[in-house]
Amino acid sequence: MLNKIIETKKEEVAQLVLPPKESVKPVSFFNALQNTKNEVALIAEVKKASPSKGIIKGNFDPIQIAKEYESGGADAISVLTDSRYFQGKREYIPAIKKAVSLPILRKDFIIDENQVLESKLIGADAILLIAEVLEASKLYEFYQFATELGLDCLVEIHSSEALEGILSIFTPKIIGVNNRNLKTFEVTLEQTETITSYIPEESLFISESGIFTHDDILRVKKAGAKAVLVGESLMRAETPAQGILT
Ligand code: IGP
Repeated sequence: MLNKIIETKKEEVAQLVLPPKESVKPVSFFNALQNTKNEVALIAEVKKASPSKGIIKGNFDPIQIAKEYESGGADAISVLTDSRYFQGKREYIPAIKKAVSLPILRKDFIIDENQVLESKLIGADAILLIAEVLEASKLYEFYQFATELGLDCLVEIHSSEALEGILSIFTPKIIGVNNRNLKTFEVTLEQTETITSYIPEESLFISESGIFTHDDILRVKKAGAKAVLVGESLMRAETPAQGILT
């Protein structure tokens, strides 16, 4: 599946037209997570569909959802912009950015420098860089470019092998472990527990995917996570964010 997604992404990137710059105020993604008042910081994801679950939310109003996340106590908002597999849109970023004051993470499969620039232009505060998608040296290039543009990077890994490759080059400020294997879609919170010992002290550690209950939050917190990234369970909840935080 991951290979299929990347093939489609290559075609999209070949057609990419950079948009004009949105006039929005940058907000630090890193600081928002670091300074959370929650037990662990919450990054709440605006996610209509996924290749593993199909449509998650039929009646989908991204701006309304983002506002509810904000009033529910989220520290940051993740917005999926991949259209083919997640039914996202890049237009959601400026629209949401203008409606809330939380920092916005652009969630997509970044394989080209132009997508980093595009993320800045549409008003994102942070981007996702996936170790299973990018060679470590390429990932570091994009990381540096993003940093120059004032974007924070969430460096996502699934395995300790991928993490070691990255740590041999640099220490990311923010590291996320995806509890979902993007190749098999298998999800287990054990992934967070296994990888925690490899995460450098100085990196902010995020546990991503498969978090449904407050007990799940406590479990990954115990394993050392300082933040969680939650999509599906919030998208299906009546009162987004509130339920899972307490
Ligand atoms: C959210 P979940 O299981 O709570 O819906 O997962 C988020 O972690 C997931 O959407 C995600 C993702 C990604 C999606 C994590 N890494 C990379 C696309 C690409």
